[in-house]
Amino acid sequence: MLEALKEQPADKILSLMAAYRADPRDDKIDLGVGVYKDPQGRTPVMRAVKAAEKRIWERQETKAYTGLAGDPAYCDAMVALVLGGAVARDRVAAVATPGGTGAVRQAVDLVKQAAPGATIWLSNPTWPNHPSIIRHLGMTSAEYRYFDSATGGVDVEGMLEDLRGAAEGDVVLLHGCCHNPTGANLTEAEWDRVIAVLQERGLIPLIDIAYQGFGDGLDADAAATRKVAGAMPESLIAASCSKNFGIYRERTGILMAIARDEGGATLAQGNLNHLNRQNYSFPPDHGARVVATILTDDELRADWQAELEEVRSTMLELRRQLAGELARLTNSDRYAFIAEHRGMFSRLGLPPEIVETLRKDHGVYMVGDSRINIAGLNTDTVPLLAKAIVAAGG
Ligand code: PLP
Ligand code: TYF
Repeated sequence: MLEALKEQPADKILSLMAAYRADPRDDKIDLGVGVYKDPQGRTPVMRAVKAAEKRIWERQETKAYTGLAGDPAYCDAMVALVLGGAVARDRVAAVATPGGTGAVRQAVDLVKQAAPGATIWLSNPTWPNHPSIIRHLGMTSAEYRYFDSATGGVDVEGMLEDLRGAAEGDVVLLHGCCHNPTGANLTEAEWDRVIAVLQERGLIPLIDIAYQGFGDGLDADAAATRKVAGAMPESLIAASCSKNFGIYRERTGILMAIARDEGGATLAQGNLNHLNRQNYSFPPDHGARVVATILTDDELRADWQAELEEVRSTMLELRRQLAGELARLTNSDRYAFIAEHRGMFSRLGLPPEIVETLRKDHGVYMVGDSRINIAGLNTDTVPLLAKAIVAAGG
């Protein structure tokens, strides 16, 4: 039987991680996978996470199963963190999932149960796992224009035009903040225009929010998600705690389904629980319990927010430094968008040959589409990267 299997394509981001590890050069720079690194290149366990783990270790008396939706305290705390009261709690169904990826997967599965013929619209470009999960579940995706490579910003007119071509009941996947892979985001006024098209065309938003707190702050980064959820009769929201709590390997995420009313939410909740059961029964608990412990304790929460704020401002400062360095070396403002982008990533707009030269000749590892992880830099390596980009012809 097993010999009948077909080879599957590798995840390019994860393959790059392996190539970086295998490179013997001491001065290599890893700008690949989206993991936060401090200026020393470490991905530390956050202080509040350590403290919450200690508390759980001291106080937890059982590891018996939770419910199919996971720990209710986690779901409540995350609904509040992401939605901030933008919709009535009784309209929100929620389940814990293994990471934000699990939430996206369960969201697509839920769409499949409710609307198997719906097309799921994805930004061009988007996180490669989006199309691959949709395809794997036998659903159809289409692309809307998003990134404007001439400006490094969003092609809003193209995006709106494409979304106007969607059929009623289609699903539109939107990055809540800190777009991956481009770093380019809609302004508040542009979000209003997107919402107007969603309403006009009867489209269902599916918001993937994996970087809340990495862009402009916890509330600012959730503002668009709250606005969309507040304006639309129905929305799906897939959120990840991997980055903002630094608990990548704990696999902690949540899927929220916001229904028209309480009855709709009860039906959706039953279906979300059912989907969890079909896929893995109970979602992982440790990371979720850490998150709930932090969010429901004033002191831990304040410490977490302070550390997250340090992470955010470190990345912003690196953005400014890199944009400044490139402006100086190229005597132009063509990389000014790096300082405008938000989150971990920026797409530099370099052709594949230059990306390849940077890897071969300079030991700089970025994703093939020229996405860089800003957190892979520090104040010493920014000038080296800028020099390498210009030397490679960028
Ligand atoms: N969605 C986007 C756009 C991402 O970049 C990521 C990766 O971090 C995720 C979802 C989910 O990540 P995880 O499954 O590690 O929580
Ligand atoms: O885009 C990234 O780098 C992060 C991490 O299959 C990631 O989202 C990359 C690939 C993957 C899962 C997570």
